[in-house]
Amino acid sequence: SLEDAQAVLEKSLDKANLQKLSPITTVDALIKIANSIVICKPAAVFINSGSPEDVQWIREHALHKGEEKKLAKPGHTIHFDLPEDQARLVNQTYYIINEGEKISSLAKLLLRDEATQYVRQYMTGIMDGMTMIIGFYSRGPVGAEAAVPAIEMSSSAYVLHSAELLYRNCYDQFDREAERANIFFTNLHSEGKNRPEDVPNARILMDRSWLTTFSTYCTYAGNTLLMKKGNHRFCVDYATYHKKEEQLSEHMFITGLTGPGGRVNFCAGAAPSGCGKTTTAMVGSHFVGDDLAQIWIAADGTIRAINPEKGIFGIVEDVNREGDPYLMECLRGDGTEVIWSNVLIDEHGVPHWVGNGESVPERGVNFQGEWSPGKTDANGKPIPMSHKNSRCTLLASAIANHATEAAEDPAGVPIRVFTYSGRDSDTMPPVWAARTMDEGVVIGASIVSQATATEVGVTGVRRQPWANAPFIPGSLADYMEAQFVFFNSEKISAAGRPVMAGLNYFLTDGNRGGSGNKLLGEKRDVKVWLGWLERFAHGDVTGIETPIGYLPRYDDLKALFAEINKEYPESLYDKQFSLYIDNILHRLELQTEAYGKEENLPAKLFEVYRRQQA
Ligand code: SPV
Ligand code: MN
Repeated sequence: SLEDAQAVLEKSLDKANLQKLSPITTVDALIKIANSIVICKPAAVFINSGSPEDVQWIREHALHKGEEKKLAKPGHTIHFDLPEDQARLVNQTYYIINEGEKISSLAKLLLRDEATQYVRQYMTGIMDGMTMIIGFYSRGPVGAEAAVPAIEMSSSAYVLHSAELLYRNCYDQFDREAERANIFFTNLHSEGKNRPEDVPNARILMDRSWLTTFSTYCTYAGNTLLMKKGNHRFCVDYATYHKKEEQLSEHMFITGLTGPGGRVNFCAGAAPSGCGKTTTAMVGSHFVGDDLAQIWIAADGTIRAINPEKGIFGIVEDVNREGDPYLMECLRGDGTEVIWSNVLIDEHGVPHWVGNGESVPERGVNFQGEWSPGKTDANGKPIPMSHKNSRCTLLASAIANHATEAAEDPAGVPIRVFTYSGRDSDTMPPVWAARTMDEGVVIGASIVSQATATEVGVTGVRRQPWANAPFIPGSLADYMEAQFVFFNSEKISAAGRPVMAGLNYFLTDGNRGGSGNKLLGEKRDVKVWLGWLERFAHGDVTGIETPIGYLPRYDDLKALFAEINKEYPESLYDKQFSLYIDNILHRLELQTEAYGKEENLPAKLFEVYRRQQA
């Protein structure tokens, strides 16, 4: 009850923190906070009001606990994750289900009784001797139609420090936002004190009924800061089951492109983790977000999107001046607060990472301890300078082309182009545009991608529908149906109807007369592919019609390459855009067969496949 909750809070918080908690009056929120304190039994509770003093206390507490260390550059710190926890723990992540409940085969499930048992056994007293830090955040600009507030509770100051960079603190407006959105999310994490001696392993539990996540004995932000992918899952669920035809919750970047005459068109694009969303987002002239998008149909018939985040938790491998000049400027320049994770730190306190285009230091400390070039692991395998999933956390507004005003607008930005892409070495061309909304939806359904280092224990080439597969809690059939319904909605005006397109940056010369190792393109070509879609959306250029959709014409691409001062030989165009019919037919066959085994998938999916095959 509220009375019990208040009694717990009065007993557990000192005067100053009790006072700081007073603007929060949402009864369920107070009860959840009190419950969390009762379970975790922290020595103290710190309420983060988001004031500069409170945020500074969090930064210092992270240093004091040793979760972060200062680097040479002011505002830069390094955080190392536990060795077995440097990416998302896919096999240790569960949805809590009720007795008799049947849900998606994409997710791991845990019965409520077992989950309760786990929390009792392994979370009781998990914060013994530690301070629980509590923050209040908005997933999106405050007041936006698709924004939802969240409570983040953790004994890790690194987690709250990251939250301050990645989400909008809404301490003052939490009550109002919880009422407006009608829901709020609660996230409870602790890295524990004596891990790993006292527990089997880390766990992440997601309770869709109570919109609450529990995360234990882990340190990687993708596992601990569950406002990111944990709450994204709840939003996917909410869009599918409560806001069908109204909202989508996607694993997408958002960026604006400037076209002829200075016009700006926004594009949102899905790609699995580690497949270029951050780079693509920063290629545009109006960068809004690099990982997540909350999307809805506005009253004027346009499709609008907000970024639930205000920061970047980006992969640093292969970030260099050539491909990512704006990000590089933040990482190597002065004046940007950056939390690094799992990179190499040299003896001067400077971070280094694989693919940065700079010289390799002679020694340093990385995610596996002391390192120098040539170091191998117990199996004789070379240890890279930085972990493949090493990250940098910083404010998006630090990036030179960030469109801060548009990104903070609760009305969102209008999306004219949707893209879908994966790591596909041998089948699809660099860019193609769907002929119909249904074909566009099927491009999203058909993403196939090579696994990356962003998930622990996941290998091989997999289907990655909408790049959202790891985050779909309900059934794939329901999610897919919601996509068809959304994009065919009559609420979308003729002018608001988007171009839907496929992208593939990972095409190699494998079946195009080469060794299969050479990429048919470069990172900066992204500007051309997006530029072509911007012009196509405007009707400035037309495409060559094929069964998979429209392909760009050589001359149009050549002109766009000229804008980035690059030659574009016709022989390269031929290799990139000749359709490899055998591979495409084989892909369609595999897709039809694999999706044929799933229950209740929309018939439209198979109709599009059949038409393309014919
Ligand atoms: C991703 O891996 O897709 C990320 C980082 O964006 S994580 O928080 O791990 O999800
Ligand atoms: Mn992501």
